[in-house]
Amino acid sequence: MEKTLVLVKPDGVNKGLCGEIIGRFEKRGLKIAGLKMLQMSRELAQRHYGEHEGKPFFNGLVNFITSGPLVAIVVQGENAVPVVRAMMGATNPVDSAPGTIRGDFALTIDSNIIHGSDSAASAEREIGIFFTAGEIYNR
Ligand code: RTP
Ligand code: MG
Repeated sequence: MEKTLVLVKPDGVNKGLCGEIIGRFEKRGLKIAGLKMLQMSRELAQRHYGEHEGKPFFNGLVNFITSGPLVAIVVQGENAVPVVRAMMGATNPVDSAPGTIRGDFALTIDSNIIHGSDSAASAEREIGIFFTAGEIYNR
């Protein structure tokens, strides 16, 4: 079954949205295959968001994602990557449809509550940044 990496970003943790977000995925029928709380180092953040290095928002993005603890989740299920992306909503909450996670709980692009891998290849790379093989339970 396909796996994807979800991060409840520091703003989502601060707003108390971990249960709400995990609950939405579980109710949809997706499975939690791995779960942990951690505060990312700058090195880890730069690796995770490596594709955005050099862009004007990169430093702010690293500052934000390292600003406090986040919750990293391996979500598993049929078409987990696109299904999670659809449930997250558009990157900029101005454009996120109501009913999506960002559309219901976020207002600005700089603090948009949640990350989800954008492809199967990204998911594999990103899961490897946060989890060892022994920390993942196939469901
Ligand atoms: P994420 O990686 O966090 O799941 O978000 P995403 O795929 O929807 O968006 P992506 O293009 O990968 O951008 C990563 C994060 O960088 C911030 N961003 N700011 N100011 C801007 O133009 C801009 N563009 C992107 C957002 O916080 C986005 O989630
Ligand atoms: Mg992205």
